[in-house]
Amino acid sequence: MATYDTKHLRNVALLSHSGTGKTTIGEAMLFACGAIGRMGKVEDGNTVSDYEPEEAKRRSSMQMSVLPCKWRDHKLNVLDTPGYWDFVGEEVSAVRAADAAVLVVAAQAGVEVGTEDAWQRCQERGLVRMVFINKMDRENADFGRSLDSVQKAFGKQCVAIQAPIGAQQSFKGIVSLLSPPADAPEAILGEVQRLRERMIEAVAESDDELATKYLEGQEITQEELLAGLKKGVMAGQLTPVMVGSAVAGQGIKELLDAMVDLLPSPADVQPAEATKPGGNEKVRLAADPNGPLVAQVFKTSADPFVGKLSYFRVYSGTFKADSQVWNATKAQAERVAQVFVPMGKTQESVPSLAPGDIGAVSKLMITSTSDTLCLRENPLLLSPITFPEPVYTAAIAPKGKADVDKMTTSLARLTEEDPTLHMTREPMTAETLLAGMGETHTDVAVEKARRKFGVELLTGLPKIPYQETISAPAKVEYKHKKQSGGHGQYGHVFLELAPMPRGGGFEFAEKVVGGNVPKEYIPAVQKGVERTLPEGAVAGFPLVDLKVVLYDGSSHPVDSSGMSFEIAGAAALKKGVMEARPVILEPVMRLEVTVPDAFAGHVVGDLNTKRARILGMTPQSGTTVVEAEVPQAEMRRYVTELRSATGGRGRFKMQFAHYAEVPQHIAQRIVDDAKREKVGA
Ligand SMILES: Nc1nc2c(ncn2[C@@H]2O[C@H](COP(=O)(O)OP(=O)(O)OP(=O)(O)O)[C@@H](O)[C@H]2O)c(=O)[nH]1
Ligand SMILES: [Mg+2]
Repeated sequence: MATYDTKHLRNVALLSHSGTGKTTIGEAMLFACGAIGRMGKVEDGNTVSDYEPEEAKRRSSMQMSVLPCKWRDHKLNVLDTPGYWDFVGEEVSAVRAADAAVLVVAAQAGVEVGTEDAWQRCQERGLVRMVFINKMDRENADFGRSLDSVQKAFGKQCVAIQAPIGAQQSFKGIVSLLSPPADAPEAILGEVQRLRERMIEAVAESDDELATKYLEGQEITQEELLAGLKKGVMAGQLTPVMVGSAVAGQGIKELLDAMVDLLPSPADVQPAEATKPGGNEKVRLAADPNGPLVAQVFKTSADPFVGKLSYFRVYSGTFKADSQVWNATKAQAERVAQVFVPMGKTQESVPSLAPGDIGAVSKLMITSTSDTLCLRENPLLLSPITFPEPVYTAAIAPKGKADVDKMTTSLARLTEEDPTLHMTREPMTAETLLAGMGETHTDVAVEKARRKFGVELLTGLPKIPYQETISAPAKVEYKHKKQSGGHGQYGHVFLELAPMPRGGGFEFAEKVVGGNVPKEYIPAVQKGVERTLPEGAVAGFPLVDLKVVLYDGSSHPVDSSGMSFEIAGAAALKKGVMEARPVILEPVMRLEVTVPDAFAGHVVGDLNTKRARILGMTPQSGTTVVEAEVPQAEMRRYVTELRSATGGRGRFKMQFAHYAEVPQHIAQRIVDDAKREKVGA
């Protein structure tokens, strides 16, 4: 592939709710520009973009793909992203690397929640936007209604620059409103005229000179319109709305044209800013091929053939093959061998990439997603990419003995590939936890582990790290006495147990008088007590928040030993706990849910069934923030429940708050379950 200078590049992310046709549009674009000889189908699992088996199986994208389209001497780096919630990290990566976005809306559905989220994300990054109303050939497709929904969701700045000819089975194609053909079908002439007027008005509104001409009733030429439109689009004041059908290949060439004509090249956007390591002085990065090299890795993938593949975008300077780069984030050198232009799962080697371009490099040693690559003599840092925090956690276990060793390394590889996937080990339950953006996310990770690393893993809901404690003081005596032939065993202790406040941990003290328990055996008693703490006394959960005082006992001149007193201490504690009104403690989470006002009542009602304590409800321009404390045990599937109850419009944040006593009727069930599991184990 030839190299392209900055002016001839466009970096465009395809963004939307799942299923609106992004991958199909990407495929149709590759076909239109001759990169592929035949169009694949999402249903057949043979598109360039959805090349992972997990994607083909689910007929939905799960990772971002780069689809370079050569069109009219330009290279358009089209980034196809997944619309499904669980893979939002890929969308975040693509939005970082792109300068512009095409938001796709299905003509029979109108704007859906995933598209609203994507719009918001573009807004935050200041990306220039276009809208493509797809699936005009489908039953119930309605251009007018879809356009209304686009304007309702994103504002009047969204203006149609095309109109469809017919719809559904009789969808025939599109006409440009910039230059309506003389032979446009009679039936749509009125509509074309109306939409064109509206477009001219909108363009004039964002351009003073055109506004004057328009108000004076002068003719505005097609060139002036296009120039005005481009200006408005680049300034973020206008969002052109286009239309077509990806499966029918309608509107695709026009979309490619619009990307070239209306969207910014990397030289046209606000320059990225970098800082020198350790400083906060900002350096503006002009897209200059002779400027200092600055590139950012926005995605990493574990490719079965080429190994680790790092996708990067160049912001300044020229990225060359066979070179040494400096990872400014890690402050270490990296060796670059080949530089690739990726297209779906394949890569083509190129000698260099111009500023603004997107490429990939394989087998970097220390570089991960979000790192800045530059030259050692001129280290610069771009702001890191912020990925959303996980909202769902699964417990992962090896299926068979052979999988034990491979589990951690394979999960580590997958988390390296995906910054929204986190692996931790929970010491309290001894479980390996995989946290991500939803159940599908962690399930797919497990499928990938099997396919890529040959390891069989099981997923489940994580165990709750319950604890035990006491709720009343108690005194207890325990005598350990054994006569077995010659030497016997003898340890005799009196313990006093007292509850401590939550988070108080454990304390041991002694106030034995008169040497009733000889000094040398006191540490043994303490050891016996302490080794019993993790085992618990009621259901096998660790004992916390109590104070134990050894206050009396007795010994035997021959039979007493450290071991005997240790056994006595351990047994006394277990016995004492049962007499000190034991209770089970559970982790309670601090929750903050943000939902559109209409769902606030439902959210609170649902939380009340989850033993929540509602702390507050704050309305904030159309949405309500509900704050609550809820036991962790009730929240393990909350992301799935909230999404389904709110049509995906609910968001939440959750973090550990404190431990609290489990109500009696629930505690009994937890104890029974724990005992059953112990028997089974
Ligand atoms: N009738 C019709 N179907 C389409 C059109 N474009 C896409 N589809 C179908 O819609 C379904 C979803 O298309 P995709 O291209 O996978 O949609 P996507 O936006 O990439 O979806 P995610 O990857 O899940 O975000 C597939 O069955 C496509 O064949 C179109 O223009 N007309
Ligand atoms: Mg897709």
